[in-house]
Amino acid sequence: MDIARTPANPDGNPEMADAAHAPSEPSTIRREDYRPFAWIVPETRLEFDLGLESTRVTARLTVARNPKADPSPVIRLNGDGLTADSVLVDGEPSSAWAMDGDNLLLTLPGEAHEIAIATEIDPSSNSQLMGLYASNGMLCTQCEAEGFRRITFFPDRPDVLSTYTVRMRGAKAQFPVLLCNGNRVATGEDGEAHWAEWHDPWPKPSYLFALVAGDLVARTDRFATMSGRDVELNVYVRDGDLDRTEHAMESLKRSMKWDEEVFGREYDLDLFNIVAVSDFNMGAMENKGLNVFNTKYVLADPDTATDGDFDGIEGVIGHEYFHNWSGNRITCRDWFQLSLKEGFTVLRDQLFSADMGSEPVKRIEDVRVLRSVQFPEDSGPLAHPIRPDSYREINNFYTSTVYNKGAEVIRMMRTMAGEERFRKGTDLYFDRHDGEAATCEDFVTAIEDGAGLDLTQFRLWYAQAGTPKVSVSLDHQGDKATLRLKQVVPPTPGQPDKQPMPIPLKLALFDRESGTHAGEELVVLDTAEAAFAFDGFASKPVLSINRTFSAPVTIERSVEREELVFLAARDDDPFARYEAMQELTTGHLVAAATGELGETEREASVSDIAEALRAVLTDAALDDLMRGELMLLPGQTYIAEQMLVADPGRIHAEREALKAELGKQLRSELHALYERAEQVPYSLDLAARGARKVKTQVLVYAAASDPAKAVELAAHQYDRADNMTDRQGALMVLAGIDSAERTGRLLDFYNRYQGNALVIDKWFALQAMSLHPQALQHVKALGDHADFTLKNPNRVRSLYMAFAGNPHAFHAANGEGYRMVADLILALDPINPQTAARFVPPLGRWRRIEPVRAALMRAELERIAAAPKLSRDTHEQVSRSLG
Ligand code: B3K
Ligand code: ZN
Repeated sequence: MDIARTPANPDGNPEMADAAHAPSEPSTIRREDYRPFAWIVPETRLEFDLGLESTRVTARLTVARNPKADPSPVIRLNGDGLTADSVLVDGEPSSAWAMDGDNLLLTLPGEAHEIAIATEIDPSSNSQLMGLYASNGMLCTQCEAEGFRRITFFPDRPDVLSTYTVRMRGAKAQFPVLLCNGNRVATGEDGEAHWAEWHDPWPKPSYLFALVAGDLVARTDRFATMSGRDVELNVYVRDGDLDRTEHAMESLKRSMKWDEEVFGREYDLDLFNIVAVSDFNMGAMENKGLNVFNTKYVLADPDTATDGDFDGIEGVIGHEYFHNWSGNRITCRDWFQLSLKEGFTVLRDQLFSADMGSEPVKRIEDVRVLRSVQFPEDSGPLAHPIRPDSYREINNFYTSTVYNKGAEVIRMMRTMAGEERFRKGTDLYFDRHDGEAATCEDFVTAIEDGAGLDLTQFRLWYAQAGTPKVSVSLDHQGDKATLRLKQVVPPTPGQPDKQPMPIPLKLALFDRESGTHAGEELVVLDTAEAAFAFDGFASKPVLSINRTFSAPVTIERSVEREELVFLAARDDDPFARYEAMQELTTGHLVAAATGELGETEREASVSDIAEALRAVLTDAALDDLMRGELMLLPGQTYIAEQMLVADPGRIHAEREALKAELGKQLRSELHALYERAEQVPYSLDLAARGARKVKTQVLVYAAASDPAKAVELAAHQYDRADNMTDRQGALMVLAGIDSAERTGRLLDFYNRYQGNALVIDKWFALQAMSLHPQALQHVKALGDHADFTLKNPNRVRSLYMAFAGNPHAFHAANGEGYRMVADLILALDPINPQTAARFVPPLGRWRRIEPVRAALMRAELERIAAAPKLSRDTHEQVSRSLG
């Protein structure tokens, strides 16, 4: 019955008065306003009649009053762009409802009821890729954070847990595979159509709901859990992609085993499905028993995927799998608690990847991401604590702060407790909160109780934004070394005054003569200033501090270059060795880019760096994977981050000049390294990966110091490559140097991989990231390329995210780069606001950029802000950025 296409007229209906007068939702959501939901929803039954253009959804919810909440006769069912075709309460058409904006408010007289609501949606027109959408002829869903409300009316909040039974029906030919969460309990045929019924025994919030229907094929395997449960594993892809799924499947099995061994967590269903889709807003999604993945994090073989891609797949498969416990079995009470699941799960995936490969290299990579993405976020207009206090659009808070700094904060607890006690804490957390929607506070309390730590003051890490700065000095008198530490947590938007936080710093004091130390120490700086004394040093030791990057802080110290050269060559903590190299080069580049470096000083500083790098290139005890890390110069964003106001043009020029100088001074060592590495045959072993990494690093130095030679070497590497790592590395270097080889190999690459979307994404990205002086013009032309589309997030990111991360092009002095990104945001916003808003932060950095460019960046933000009908996503980011 179609009683309710228009909301019922409340006149004369006393129940309606309740619904009509229920308070509307505020546009800024605040953590302090959290209230439990007035109703519980024990059971949810969904029926889907699937079609690409029209899918009919009937939702039947059993609801009852929540004894733990303030009572209300009104149940708020969230919707987003939906119309209720019928509303039934206990089987009878109801008129006791009204719309409040997009939400449906229904007044219920009793203690418990059954609600049935029918809606109809058009997946093919869903370009936001939230809710149920069509991708290449298949149907799939993305519900986190608030996509379920685009499918049906529901209390779409993470603290409403329900048991789902789903019946899906669709044309056999079009949708031969029908998947949902949990276990398939029944199937049947119905003429041209067929159906499947799925039941998920684990109560879950609506954001973990998933459904997939399409023409897919699967790689199938099995995993026996530690208690003997036999789990069927499937990786579903489109026909033709099956032979690129082996690595994903192996990664899944390794994740399952690792979580049992390291965290004692076992899988809890008989089936675990992964589905790869090519149109996806992010990396992947941890839906219960049915993870949906961006193809980028599933498909790999040596010809089409780089070593980095292989690692990315392993890491993301692990991450989503680990969410089964940290996210699904224990979910979040509200979205302010996002770091509860994301920070913890990122830490878990980092530890997993470290165990699967090289621990120090993984740590360096993680710190690099933190410094290049999270530190700028923490020092800019979008800074927020890992547990934010308010938001307008939650999608804007899936940030590096919540994810990566969130992981660092939990890692600090682990460092302070030690691995064993930390495990006691996580065991207690899983025991205590299994089946609940929990808070960050619950997590900290469980670690406190289980590990036996006092985390009272440590909780500030959840509340205060901003990267602490720790200034360090070391005095020596008699046989005593005194370490003086001072911390400052800088002001951030809405948080002008900060309190000191506990900062765990691992350190070692090296004897200059012997090059050894007497053992690593952990000091915790928990006051604004403190001094720590160390006895037994006849001469002043060399300080190695924040080893393994034990705290996510910036260390400020004035240190002799000679000490950094010492540590770069000898520190027994590989991270500290890397750090010394970074400090050496960052110090040089900051001084050079701010004009503080005289000619003699410049020469001395370059020669110290060259000496340290020579040791790195020739140290036979180093593995190549680590050597490759030590060869990398700090990124331009990180260098800019060290300055109050940066001139991107100068940073770029100085960084290129340093590379060129080092390339010249170390020509023979680099050459010898290349020749050795070139002999190593392809395999996925760490040694072979290391060889590929250093080869491309050598090309990078050559490109700056001797472009003609670099072209020759890179073209040769490209031509004889039997894998994507070598081929992409060579093409990356070629893309930056104007030459016939550049044109020829770019064309070859395109032709060779035409039809493989993920590799064509690389082709776009390589050109957008390139050092070519015309990179901006190239990007402009590529925006009009027949293969470019705003509809596919991977393609958009491959061109424009790569461009926004290419400082010399993005920061073109005339502001053209800023204009291009602003134009993109305006064009993408009506199509896919979530992805559009992700392009705002690069423009939002204007306060830290020299005044001429800053004005141009600001003007673009203002132009976006003035556009009519901006999405909530983009509007929030732009207004915070203009601040
Ligand atoms: N939990 C999802 C992210 C959802 C993002 C929504 N805007 C993937 C992950 O972190 O594992
Ligand atoms: Zn996650």
